[in-house]
Amino acid sequence: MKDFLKLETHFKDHPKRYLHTLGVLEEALYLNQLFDLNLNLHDLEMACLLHDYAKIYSYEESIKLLEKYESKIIVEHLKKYPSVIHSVLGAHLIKDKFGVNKDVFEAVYYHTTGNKTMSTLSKVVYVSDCIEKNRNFPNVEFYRQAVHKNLDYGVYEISKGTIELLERLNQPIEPNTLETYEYYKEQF
Ligand code: DGI
Ligand code: FE
Ligand code: FE
Repeated sequence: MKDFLKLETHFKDHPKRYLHTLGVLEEALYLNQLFDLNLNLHDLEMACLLHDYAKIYSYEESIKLLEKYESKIIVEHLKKYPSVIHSVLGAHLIKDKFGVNKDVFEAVYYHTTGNKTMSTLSKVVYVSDCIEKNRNFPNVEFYRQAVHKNLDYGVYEISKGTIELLERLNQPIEPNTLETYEYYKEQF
């Protein structure tokens, strides 16, 4: 499966991350069937397999790499939200390395925060990341049920949960994270 990505080598020191990546793909393929989404399977595989591509780098390495792709202003903005950096950086790295298209780029770019104009592919990556079979945080079963009931409802519950978690941990909320929640809240 997509051997040219050499993911086993890329994630050789991060076996759990590699398994998570495969779990995201499995869940995304399931959702594509469940909801008859008709997603492009090449894009789906690329986005899922590569969504955490930049997760292997330290904070310092990530900032150095990010500076090649994003303006000073955006780098300074993202420094306030360290957990979000790998999604933005990952999108740039996989565009450079594998020439991924805009749909895959965006799905990876926004997989941590979501946004209000997410494509179906982006939504599927966003929710699969949270509920794939290797995830085992306390409420994961609730999120699985929400997503399997309705994809947009799943996005809503997950974005709500993310905001609640960040508030509990006193961590700053990136504007796209808030935007995702506000936008989907209107629908449910
Ligand atoms: O990379 P994964 O662990 O598979 O999952 P992810 O890319 O969804 O990252 C999840 C982490 O990102 C989780 O610890 C919450 C954090 N996060 C998501 N949105 C925001 C955020 N952190 C901050 N500070 N602000 C956000 O808006
Ligand atoms: Fe991630
Ligand atoms: Fe992930």
